[in-house]
Amino acid sequence: MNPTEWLTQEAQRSLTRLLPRLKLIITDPHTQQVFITRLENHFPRVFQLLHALYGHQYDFFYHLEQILEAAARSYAERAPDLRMLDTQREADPLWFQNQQVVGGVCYVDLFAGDLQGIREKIPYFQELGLTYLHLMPLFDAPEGANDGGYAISDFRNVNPKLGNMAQLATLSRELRQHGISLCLDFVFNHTSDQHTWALTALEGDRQHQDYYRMFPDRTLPDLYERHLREIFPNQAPGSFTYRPEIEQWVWTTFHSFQWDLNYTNPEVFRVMLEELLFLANQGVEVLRLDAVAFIWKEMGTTCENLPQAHMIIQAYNAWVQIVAPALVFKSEAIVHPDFVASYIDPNECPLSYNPTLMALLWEALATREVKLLRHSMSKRFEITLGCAWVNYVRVHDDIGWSFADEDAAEVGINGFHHRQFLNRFYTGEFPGSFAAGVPFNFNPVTLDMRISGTCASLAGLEQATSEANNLQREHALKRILLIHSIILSAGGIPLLYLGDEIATLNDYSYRSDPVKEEDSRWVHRPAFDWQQAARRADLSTSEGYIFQTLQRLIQQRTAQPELAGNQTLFFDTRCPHVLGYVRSHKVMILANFSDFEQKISGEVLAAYWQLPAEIIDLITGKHVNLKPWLILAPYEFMWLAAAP
Ligand code: OTU
Repeated sequence: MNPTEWLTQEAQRSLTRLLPRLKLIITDPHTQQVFITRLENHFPRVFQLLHALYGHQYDFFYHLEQILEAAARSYAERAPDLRMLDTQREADPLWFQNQQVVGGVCYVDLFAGDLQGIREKIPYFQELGLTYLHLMPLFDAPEGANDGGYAISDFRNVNPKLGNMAQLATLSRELRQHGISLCLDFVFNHTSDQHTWALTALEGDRQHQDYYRMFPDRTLPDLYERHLREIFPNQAPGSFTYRPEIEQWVWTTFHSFQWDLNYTNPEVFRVMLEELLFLANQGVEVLRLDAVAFIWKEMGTTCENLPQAHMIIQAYNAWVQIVAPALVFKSEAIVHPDFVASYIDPNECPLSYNPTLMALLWEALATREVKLLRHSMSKRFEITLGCAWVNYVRVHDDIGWSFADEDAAEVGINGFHHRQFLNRFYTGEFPGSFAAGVPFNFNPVTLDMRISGTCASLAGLEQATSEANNLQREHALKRILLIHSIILSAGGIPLLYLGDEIATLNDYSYRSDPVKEEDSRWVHRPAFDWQQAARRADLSTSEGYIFQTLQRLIQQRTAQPELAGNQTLFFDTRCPHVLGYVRSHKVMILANFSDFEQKISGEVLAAYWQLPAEIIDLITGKHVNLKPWLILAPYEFMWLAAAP
């Protein structure tokens, strides 16, 4: 018998043995049947994955049983309306590829005070055209420094300042009734040091110490650190934190108060599965898997993107398909593009942030050239069938220049030097730069650095405003729209960082807050200014111009079925400043990254797109003539299609 056959038979045997127990947990005969059918479909895969991860442990079958029972309990608790949603989504698993899906992301407190406030803002989300809302971590977290909520003390409790879990469950339903899917984070690489598991570990409890990775002295940490990347070298140097209470070094990839979970322990796999399914049962439809790259560690490696990290996510995915198939995973891997792609799969993360596109949009704005953007996208935009990119220009994090050095070399760019240039450009140091960004985590050893700043400030609006320069203001506004026009048309879910739609500028007040001063990301996390938002009705203001244009672009996207999915052909427009791509053979997008007018030859365009007899620009509704030339104004973009 070959190993796969053996595993399949073992899986079958375990299932047969455990079924009577499951039937005691899920008592209703109909729901029982649904669960068993799904188990029969997916359990062999789960079994193989868990066996590969934990099969060498003597008590593997005990843990397997525990995991199975936990899943059955979660399924028994799943509300009837969510079970209906499961059926709906099983029939339409690619719902997220629809062009009508448009996302927004915000902090609950900064955007609307609390969960009740978010409810009241549903009309605003609708006015903008959102159908997907990512609320950043809203769980119980330590007072003071908590990494903007990414240090979680209790996955089952909402931070009391924001509301409670019952309100969250109600909100998820109310959003759904308004056509909006709720996305939450699953911060599963670490917990805060205030989580009961960590507190119990600090009291000396061995079982809970095994939930984390701990070392009695520096021997192993020193060996590991030879290959580790420091994520926050300024605020949190090193990857281990000494806790005198227990005389142990705890693995802390991020801040010292964020303790990495130990997934070599199958109990950790199970308890985190329970937390995951608990969130699914609140009505969450998209789960953003935070920091996926780091969840497995192996001596002698970088401890990023290891095969076991993929297996854990795949195993969670399989359980979700059994218990709560309405839920989809979104991967947050801000790493080399090859590794970003490695998480994208219907059986792993069907959705993924597109950090390469994000970084290269800013790169193209700085250089006014699209060669690296075009080259990387033609190599990397295509992903596994049944998946989708989440395209964005800004989020709550810094911008890291995570493009591939080999892509850069292929178009004659030295990656290292180019990053040094981009950092100087976006901190405003480079002569002639329009940007007002702030350095984030400069590493004097590697000279690596990332950039903080709001979209508007990075695009030049802050500088133009302080210099009262009208031409610069116009260019800044056009840059903001240009890069948004691309995330709205390139293929995938566009995700707006709320605040950007009203051209929010940097907020430097974090510098006088002792909890935030060390972390420049707070410069682009201001409280949403509703007075400023009120100016969105006035087209002569920056707020009005950006908001109303984005709103119109979203409406246009929504009305174009050709913009669904991610069939995109990037091509060379023969103009170094103009990006071009064709969507589903039907819509041709052109985007001028230069502050000068550009001419594109109609003949070149005809090579990539069967020119319709009559062409209109969907953005302006105007007829467009491509022969012999098409002229694009500074920062102009066009969505060309056959005239109706
Ligand atoms: C994520 O980001 C979150 O988005 C951050 O807000 C958190 O601080 C962090 O995790 C810890 O929970 O380092 O600068 O390569 O993949 O996981 C952002 C690192 C980050 C990234 C990412 C991380």
